[in-house]
Amino acid sequence: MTDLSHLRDDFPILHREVNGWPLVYLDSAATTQKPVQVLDAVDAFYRTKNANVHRGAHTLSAEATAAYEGARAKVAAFVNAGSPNEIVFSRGATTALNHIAYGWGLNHLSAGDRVVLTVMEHHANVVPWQLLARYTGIELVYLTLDDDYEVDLTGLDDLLDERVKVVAISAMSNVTGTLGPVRPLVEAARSVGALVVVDAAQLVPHSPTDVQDLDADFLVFSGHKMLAPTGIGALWGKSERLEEMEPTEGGGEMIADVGLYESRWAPVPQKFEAGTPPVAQAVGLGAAVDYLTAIGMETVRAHEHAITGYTLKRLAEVPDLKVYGPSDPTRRGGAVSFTLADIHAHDIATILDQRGIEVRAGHHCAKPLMRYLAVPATARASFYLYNTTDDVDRLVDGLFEARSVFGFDA
Ligand code: C6P
Repeated sequence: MTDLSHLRDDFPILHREVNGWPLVYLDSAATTQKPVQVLDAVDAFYRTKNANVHRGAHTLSAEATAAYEGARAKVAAFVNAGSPNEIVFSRGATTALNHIAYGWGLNHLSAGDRVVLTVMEHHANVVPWQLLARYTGIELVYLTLDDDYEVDLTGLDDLLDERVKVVAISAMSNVTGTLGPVRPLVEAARSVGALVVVDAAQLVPHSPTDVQDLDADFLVFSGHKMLAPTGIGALWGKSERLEEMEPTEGGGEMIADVGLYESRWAPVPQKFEAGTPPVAQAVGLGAAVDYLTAIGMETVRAHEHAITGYTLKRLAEVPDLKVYGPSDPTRRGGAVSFTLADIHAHDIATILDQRGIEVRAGHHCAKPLMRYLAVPATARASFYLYNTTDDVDRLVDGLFEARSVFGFDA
């Protein structure tokens, strides 16, 4: 296995205890921990450069603007965008998806148009389209999953016709770890002139991502799931798509001119960044990108495949445990959802927490998927570059403990 255990020293929080046990953090799909390099970058920004951006003529404002725009350039390079201007900073993946639904969808879609989604989407890639449906009368249609939890493309040809205007898909499920079939869907969408929106909240942190190669129209992700602070994320869009998208928020910073009754917008990307932006958070995201780039995203992915494979192997030793996700660790991400006998997921998470092991339990903001899988809730262990096989062993010990607490044989 790719050994990245030396990186653990960069993460101060990993040295704390929880309930008297050394912390095992297995909830990185929810949010990742932060290395000192990111913490220091944010701290240094506030200590030495803090000012508002794009506004002042003074030195601090110029330095803060350079730091903010420098972070945009780093993020653009990280996903191989054609230009930093194709990166719009947003609060996270959710805000970015809402920008697309309202800023593009409200102005280009009308009653009878269709948006194709999958049943594995996070609520962030479902609810904005449902809201848009209320305003416009668009219809939502869903692709389902096959027996190995992969997106089932067999019915795609029947689904695709000129009514389909958008295909919006998660590149990696936060519940099953399923990789969304982005390339085949881009090809299929193009055949009917539809746009492709990629929710890459779980992809960009874990895998090399090349937006030009993927050739979708929009792609979104959140900084806090890739070592950066909360409150910052990115919307990547092809230049022509961003040009034809309307702003969803009005205010300072996003205008070229404001009259009493009409305004003109600033150029992309500023036209989507109304108000004072999250400057320090963007600087933190830039530092996170530097950190991940130094390790190499191929290495991050290799580590994730290895630890996911090890996890699936060890979980198979636990009687009555069912994993919801693809069986091949190299064809999936590192979010591993499971149920254990009839023990409620929240009870599993509580027993694990008593032993210092942090997993998420519940519907994971993917209720349509839970209904599709016919489970009210799952427990989920999710990994990042700082996790080790020792963490997985502690998880498995904790699951045997849960069995014993609930009266099952060890
Ligand atoms: N999933 C999880 O525990 P925000 O909240 O905007 O940073 O990200 C939303 C989001 C969108 N798409 C996917 C695939 C996601 O996994 C998430 C966030 C977290 O799984 C919190 S619910």
